[in-house]
Amino acid sequence: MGKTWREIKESIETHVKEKYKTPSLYKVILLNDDYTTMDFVVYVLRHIFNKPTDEATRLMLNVHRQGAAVCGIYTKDIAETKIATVHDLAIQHGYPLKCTMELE
Ligand code: TYC
Repeated sequence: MGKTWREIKESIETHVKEKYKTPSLYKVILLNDDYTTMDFVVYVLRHIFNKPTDEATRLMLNVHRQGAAVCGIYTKDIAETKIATVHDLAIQHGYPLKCTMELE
């Protein structure tokens, strides 16, 4: 049996709602450790999170003192890519630097 007009209308409405839903945002949180150098963390904040040098330094010191800090808010894909980029770069340089993401 075919769909009723009402069912067709509902399925179009559901489709449109999904398509134009605003994407969820995620906080990327940088974590402190005892081994990564301060210079490397500032480099990461400048080059991966696009922070100016003064803000990168301030954020790095925040993480160093408080244990963690939000370093950016992004859609899921971008947040995941930033985190993977940080982890790859840290591994290449022999540092244990880590970050995580959390729904805003
Ligand atoms: N705690 C590190 C040190 O004393 C510096 C550091 C800052 C490491 C921020 C990680 O996310 C970090 N060398």
